[in-house]
Amino acid sequence: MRKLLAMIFCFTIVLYSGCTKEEQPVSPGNTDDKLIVVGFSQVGAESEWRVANTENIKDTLTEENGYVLIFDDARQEQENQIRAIRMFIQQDVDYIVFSPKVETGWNSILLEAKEADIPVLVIDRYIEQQDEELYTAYIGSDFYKEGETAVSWLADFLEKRGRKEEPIRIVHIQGTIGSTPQIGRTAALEEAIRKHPNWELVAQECGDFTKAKAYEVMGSILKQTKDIDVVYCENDGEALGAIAAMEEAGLKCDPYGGVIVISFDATRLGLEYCLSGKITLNVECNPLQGPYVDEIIKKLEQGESIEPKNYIDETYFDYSSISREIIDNRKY
Ligand code: GYE
Repeated sequence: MRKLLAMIFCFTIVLYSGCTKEEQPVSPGNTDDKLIVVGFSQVGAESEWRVANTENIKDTLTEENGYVLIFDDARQEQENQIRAIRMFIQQDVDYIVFSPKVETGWNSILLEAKEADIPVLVIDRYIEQQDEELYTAYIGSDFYKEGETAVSWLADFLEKRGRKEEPIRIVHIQGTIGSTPQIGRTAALEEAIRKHPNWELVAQECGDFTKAKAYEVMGSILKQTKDIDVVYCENDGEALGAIAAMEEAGLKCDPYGGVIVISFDATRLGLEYCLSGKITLNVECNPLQGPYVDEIIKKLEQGESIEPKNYIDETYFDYSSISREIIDNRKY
């Protein structure tokens, strides 16, 4: 079995780097001329954000930069992620990097990694607090803060438009239930609804962070009601799907009396929608996490201390601040 696993490992290494561990070349980014083997378990490819995240990790953890990257796409299944992580442990990789689909269910596999003495970097989404001592570092976004940015922007916008006291009917399309971005962005909206007695949640459905699912759920919500002021989508893909369904139903999405669409991620495509006014507000969520992962691993290699939690700085764009120039300079 071990032999077989070793063969699979070598084959994967050859696939990813074109050389075996024994033949590792001297690399400028890695002074002791030994390549660092990283196993990366990605959630899937459900959104533009996710694709940009995968590409950025692959573009950063390269052989020239001192790495051998073993990449696994879990296709949205937590079971696949657990299987991949177990495989990385058996392959005795130097580091495990993973973006957990949901927050729960990681305890035993992370214990296995700890017992094997393999440092784990959790990126993008988070894991439940009780497992905090089972990983070395977290790199990602403060999702609650992103949600707070969105709802305080909305409160401001409505006040400026003289709609502070008016009934505001909100449709909420959630991301994958149990994932950190869903939990944070949902909590911020629900809290704001509790604070504003005139804000009413007329529907709350899961769009699973995809355009197709959001299109479907928005379509069925529209069969119940078309009296909607705001649609709060938890990513750009969902916003695009919801907008398509609303336009088909004859609703206009814009900040000038149409439905106010709020989105997260601010990918290039999402920002195009912002420029056209169809998305009124797009809160940034930065997928370019590769350089942070690289920096932390290099520090650990040098025996330097690292921050256990690392939040990436993020901003937001609305219909009035977005420009062609911003979109053209966007990296994702
Ligand atoms: O917002 C969404 C993606 O975990 C931050 O997952 C990520 C989210 C992102 O599919 O587009």
